[in-house]
Amino acid sequence: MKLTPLTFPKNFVWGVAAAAPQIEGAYATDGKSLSTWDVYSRIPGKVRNGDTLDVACDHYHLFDKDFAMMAKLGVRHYRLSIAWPRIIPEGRGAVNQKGLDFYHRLFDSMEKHGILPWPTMFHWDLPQALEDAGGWREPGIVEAFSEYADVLVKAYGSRIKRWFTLNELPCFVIDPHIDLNKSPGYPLPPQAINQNIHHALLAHGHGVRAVREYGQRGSLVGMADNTTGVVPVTETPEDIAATQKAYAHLNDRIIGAMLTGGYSTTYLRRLGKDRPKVNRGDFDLISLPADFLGINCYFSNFVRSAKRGGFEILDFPPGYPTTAGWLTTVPQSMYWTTRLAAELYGAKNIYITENGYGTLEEPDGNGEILDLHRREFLRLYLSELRRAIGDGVPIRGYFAWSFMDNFEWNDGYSTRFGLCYTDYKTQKRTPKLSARWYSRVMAENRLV
Ligand code: PNW
Repeated sequence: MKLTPLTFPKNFVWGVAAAAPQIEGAYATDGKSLSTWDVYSRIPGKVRNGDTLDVACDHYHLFDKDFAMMAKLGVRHYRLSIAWPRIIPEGRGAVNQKGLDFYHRLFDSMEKHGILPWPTMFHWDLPQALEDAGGWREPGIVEAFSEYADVLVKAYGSRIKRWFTLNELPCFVIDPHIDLNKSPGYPLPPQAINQNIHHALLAHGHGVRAVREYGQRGSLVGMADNTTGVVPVTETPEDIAATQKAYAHLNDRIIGAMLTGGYSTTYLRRLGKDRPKVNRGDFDLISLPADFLGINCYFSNFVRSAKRGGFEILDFPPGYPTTAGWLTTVPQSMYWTTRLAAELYGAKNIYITENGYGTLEEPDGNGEILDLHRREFLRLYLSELRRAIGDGVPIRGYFAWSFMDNFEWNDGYSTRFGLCYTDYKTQKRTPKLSARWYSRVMAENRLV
């Protein structure tokens, strides 16, 4: 019998992703200042086992080897991030030439190995000096980011054509002040959190502006956000309509605001007195047309239609397949988050900028890492992505999170998301079974 070919479109972008604070280490090298995460991770009890970002995967020194390994696996596209504390250590003002030089060396090495960089300007590692000046609550942060984005695009714009502005707004402007499990990690009242979101949206706008202003012709830019996913329990017209309502309810505040050029009236009504202060012209900047939307896709909640409010978001029952303490397996997330972003907000070119599986794992007696759970997870998610493409959702690429095990934020080094295993004692990386499988997927442009 012949296999049904789960082939992807021609020119589909296959890549891997990682972020500066999670892999680079060298936390105080060559003029880098402390980030909020460097400070937060030192507060006892915040990060599992007291792990810090000090050394991480020592990618700062080992990047050339890492890119050689990527190239050997056939990786052609790599989503990385640039550390603000290396470039402008005090957050504003003096630019650190050694920091700029580091990423030039990094890009040189990627070029040598035939890997195309897709840098993100900001992946949560805010210079502590900016946090001390009020962080995302203060309008000054918007100017600071604007200056930083200008510096980046002026320095690298002649060699970098693809940019992401921010990674996952909720994880640096909302969660730190509600769940308190991410830096800077203190409670804030709802109005301040909504103001944080607004400032981050403005920062994104400046990222787009900087690329338009200083980037080379044909440069592409967009945000990478973890939209809050919802999936219909059953794909009936009623549950799908309920899911659309729930998606708008959850996403009007960020990607909705950015893609439609304003906060929806239902969203503002819901906020009441906790609305953010919005200045005239803010949305001209926030909704500057981007070239693509990055979606970090991990899980969703199931939704069904309900009399009251039109939708009901269901809790997961005990025993539902879950990993890393929060990652429920919902492969249809791939289908619905992308489809709804296109349907409801008109998203045009969508990239899955992250998707992955985290767990505790160690090599077996033969030194192999047979991560069949990760492989199966990725394959299920990718088949749902393929379904969305088949239904006409404009998806252009996919980046697996992550190239190698790294600092998994408040879970420290114990939770592993890598396609490659990191031995933190020796800094040796070993491709897991999933890396070998993904290598074939990329090479053949189909699910194998
Ligand atoms: C992302 N969610 O975080 C981050 O961008 C990565 O740095 C991180 O290592 C990776 O996913 C794995 O955790 C997420 O609630 C935070 O859906 C929250 C969610 C998803 C991803």
